[in-house]
Amino acid sequence: MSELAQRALEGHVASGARIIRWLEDGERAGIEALKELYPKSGRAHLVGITGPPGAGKSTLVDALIAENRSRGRRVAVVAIDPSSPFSGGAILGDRVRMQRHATDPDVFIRSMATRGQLGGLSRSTFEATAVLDAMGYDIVMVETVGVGQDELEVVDLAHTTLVVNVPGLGDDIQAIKAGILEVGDVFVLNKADRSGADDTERALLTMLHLRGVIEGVWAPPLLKTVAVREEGIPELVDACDAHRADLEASGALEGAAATRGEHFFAELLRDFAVEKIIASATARAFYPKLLESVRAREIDPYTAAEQLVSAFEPNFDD
Ligand SMILES: Nc1nc2c(ncn2[C@@H]2O[C@H](COP(=O)(O)OP(=O)(O)O)[C@@H](O)[C@H]2O)c(=O)[nH]1
Ligand SMILES: [Mg+2]
Repeated sequence: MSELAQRALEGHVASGARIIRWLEDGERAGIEALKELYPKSGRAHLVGITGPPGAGKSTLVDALIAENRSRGRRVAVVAIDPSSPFSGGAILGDRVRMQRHATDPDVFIRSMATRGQLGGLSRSTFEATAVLDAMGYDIVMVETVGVGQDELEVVDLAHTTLVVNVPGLGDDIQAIKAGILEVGDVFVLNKADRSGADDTERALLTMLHLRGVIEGVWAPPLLKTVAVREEGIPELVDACDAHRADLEASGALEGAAATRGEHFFAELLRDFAVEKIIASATARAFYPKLLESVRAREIDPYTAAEQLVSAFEPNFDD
């Protein structure tokens, strides 16, 4: 094993941070290190936190770090900035909110930009969580902004997904997309100090009830918090722990880990295959002609893509 990977495994923060940065930049050395670390991952509890911008996710994460630390756990956080106009400056804000933990050697906080690329969240974030998991952090939290695809992708990544809402929804629950309601494991009504909290709580409970309660199946709880005053935080950590215990007991934890590995593999396969096909096709003389035909509508894009791909027949002998 390389010295860098070895040091990361021992929990050396700067080594882990360097590997994650390389991975983000798509540097080969990062992938080589991840290959060494990956087999050592699989122990951390991966917790995703999603919800609309300004809901108090970063403030909650800060409070969750403190509570988990008081329980003797080492904690890592990856805060995703989708680099969208909606969340300008999110990275700086997130850092500021978690500042008090910056000097704690058992807390790792990292902001990542997804740079708007497709699958950005799944790939670099998945890689970062695998590194942090191998580094021995007990809890790895991923904060995403609830816009676009990211919030649904975080569900594939996390064992436990926290969905954060705030008062003011009233009867109008448009703010919560149907998809995320179905996948949340623990619901949080933050800013419970604000007026309208009870109305929103009722509306959310009604919606959760509509999901149906099935005997022996995890029923997502709704917890009220005031993140700025750290109210409701121990109960929230208890709920996360209970969800993990439930996953373990039902065997779903293993299933989820397998699915995650498969998802990651499929993701890499897609990236690598596209890279390879594009690289070898664009180097050939026929490619500019094909492209020109597509532009001129002499051939439709489907047929063109099919023709190109059909030229690549891999020979797998199994
Ligand atoms: N009144 C109130 N404000 C809160 C609470 N939690 C967070 N905030 C404030 O809401 C704003 C947005 O918080 P932030 O954690 O950055 O939200 P994020 O965008 O979801 O990460 C900040 O000004 C926080 O101080 C809360 O429980 N009550
Ligand atoms: Mg935030």
